Amino acid sequence: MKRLSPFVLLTVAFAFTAAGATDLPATACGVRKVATIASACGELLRVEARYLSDGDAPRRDTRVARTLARLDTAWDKAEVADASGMCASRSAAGDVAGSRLSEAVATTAAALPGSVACRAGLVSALASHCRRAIRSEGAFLRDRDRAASERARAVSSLRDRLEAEPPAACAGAPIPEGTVDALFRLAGIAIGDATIRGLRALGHEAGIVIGAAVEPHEVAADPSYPLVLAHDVASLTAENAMKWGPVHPQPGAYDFAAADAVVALADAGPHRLRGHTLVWGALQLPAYVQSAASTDELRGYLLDHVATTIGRWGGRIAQWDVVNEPLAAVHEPPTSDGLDDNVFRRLLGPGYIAEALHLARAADPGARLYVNENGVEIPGPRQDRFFALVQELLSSGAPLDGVGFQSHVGLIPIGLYPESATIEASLRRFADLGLEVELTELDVTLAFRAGTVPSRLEFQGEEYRNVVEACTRVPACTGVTLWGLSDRYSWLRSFFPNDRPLPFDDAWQRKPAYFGMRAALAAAALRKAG
Ligand code: 9MR
Repeated sequence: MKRLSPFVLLTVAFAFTAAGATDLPATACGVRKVATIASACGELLRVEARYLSDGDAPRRDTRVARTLARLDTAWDKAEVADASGMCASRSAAGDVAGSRLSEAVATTAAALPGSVACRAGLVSALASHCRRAIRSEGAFLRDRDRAASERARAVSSLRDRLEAEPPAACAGAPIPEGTVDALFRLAGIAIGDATIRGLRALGHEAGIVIGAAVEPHEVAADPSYPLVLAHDVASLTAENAMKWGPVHPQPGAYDFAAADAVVALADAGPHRLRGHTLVWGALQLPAYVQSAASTDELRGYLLDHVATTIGRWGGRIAQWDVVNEPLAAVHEPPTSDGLDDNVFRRLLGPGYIAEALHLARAADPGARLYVNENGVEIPGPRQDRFFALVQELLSSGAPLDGVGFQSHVGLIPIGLYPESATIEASLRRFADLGLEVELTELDVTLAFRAGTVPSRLEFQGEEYRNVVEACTRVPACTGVTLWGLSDRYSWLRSFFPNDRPLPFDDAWQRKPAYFGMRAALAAAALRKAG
């Protein structure tokens, strides 16, 4: 037998530890894709800089097409050695990644301020930095231990150099604000398409927890589901299993089977858990609660329900949506005080919200306690009413730690897809009260959006990027939970059978929405590293 040199043995052993025994070819392929798209970003920016100087559009188009063709070929070659198919399925297709990047380059260049000559200088300065920022992702694919410090070094040196050397054509003026951020956004798009790391890892690096709502019977029946949970998800919410109806169907009689199954999935992850939800006046509330005859009877149910449900998992659940949807539903007639007209509100008064929070705090002093609401991601009377409610709760001393923005985008209000800055401002408004904020039920319906399927999916990808970016820009925004993962299980399908609201399609293929999320997380990771 031919003896292997110690060097080869060492390299193989090192690569095994870094990548895990089963995904070595996929890792190598991912590293290659990242390096390829990094070079392409540099080339595209140089072409754009030249075009800004000479205005020769046909020449630009030819060179862009050549760059994209090279990228596509290199992508295919990288995938050849990976028989598992993992590298192919975890990144965007080469031609899609190329056209997304070239569009982003053109948009970035067009958005820079200054004279044409100054912009051409800035764009060419971005070229080498873009390459380096993207390549820093390769370190995470190869060697998890040293990657963070390598990325921090790369990012801070490129920020320093970019800021220290403004192009001559900009007449010595400092690099315009936002240029470095534009670079990170661009690099994020490239990394989002090329890397094979999951949302879980990128979210961790960006400083936010990526979660998903699950139904345990769906996870158990679908072999692909647990794989995605392991790779992409860091937090679980029970889509229905912890609601009052399923866990407490009769007075004092509990059934925790489905809820326990969600906790078991979270333990296996391991995943953080969001408890959803203790008090929801509108739905999945058993008849005995709805028809409670007196304040005392209802208060008795509430006390028992909160203490027993929270007590079941003794501190394992990190956050509880103590009260869900306290505002009057958007499709219902308005109420005099804007609060939902439910049995709690009718018998206990509006103070039922603070009362539930106090009960929850007593049952688990360590859990973060939330109120969770829909349609409050955009400014307007609904957000104002919610804000006033939250202020009242805080000033009355109710133990409130966080606010959940459900984020059923495109649905509430119908057909509206807010810009990133709008969502960011909304999150900051509540964060400025000293609260944590999370996006707790994110999906982006296309049911009210016209256009071809590919164009709508691309549009949806950008909206996912906008929404996630908003959270990454607000330090108090600690997590984004998707309301499901694959379109085939989405709650929206019961209303709109052809809807495609989530980041994975019916066959668990990653959609532009998935890559949009990764782009936002990767950009945030770069921003954070600097
Ligand atoms: O996705 C959930 C769906 O399966 C249930 O039928 C429905 C009623 O309980 O609740 C859905 O989840 C809701 C969440 O609990 C609260 N915010 C709105 C969500 C979508 O309706």
